[in-house]
Amino acid sequence: MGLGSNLCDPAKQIYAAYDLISQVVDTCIIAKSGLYTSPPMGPPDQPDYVNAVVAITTNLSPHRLMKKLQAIEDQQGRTRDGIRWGSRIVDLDILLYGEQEIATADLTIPHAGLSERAFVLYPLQEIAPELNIPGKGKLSALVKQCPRENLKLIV
Ligand code: ROI
Repeated sequence: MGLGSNLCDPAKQIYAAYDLISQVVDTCIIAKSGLYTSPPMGPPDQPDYVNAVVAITTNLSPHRLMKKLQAIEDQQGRTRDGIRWGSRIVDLDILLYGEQEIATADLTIPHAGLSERAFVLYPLQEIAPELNIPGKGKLSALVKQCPRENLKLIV
């Protein structure tokens, strides 16, 4: 799962999300990357982001999990009326769900932006260096093709 925030003390928002994710029924966080900062992808007139990636085990289906993550985003105060790719208090994305590939109107797995986003690939590499991304190949190959640019490990 990918986590991101660029509002209201972003690192604190990521930690708050860890707590809430741990409380989801039948769901455990089993690995966490460090916290990384990076400039916004998208409109530049917004604060830098803090990002992290976690691995979880869950008995929830991808859709049930997505609904739980949206409820956590709401609980942390996220509003959904902003401009596309604008600032957000917290963003919780299912990046992968085992080896599954899913394409429905409201959920795409692997996450559509995964293979081009340094703020996803580098933290993911930290917790799962040998990962194979269904339909996209080896994580290590994707990382090699993705410049790290201004992504910085902060914690
Ligand atoms: N940019 C960065 N650096 N990190 C994010 O998590 C992030 N999330 C987004 C958009 C607005 C695309 N840009 C981002 O949703």
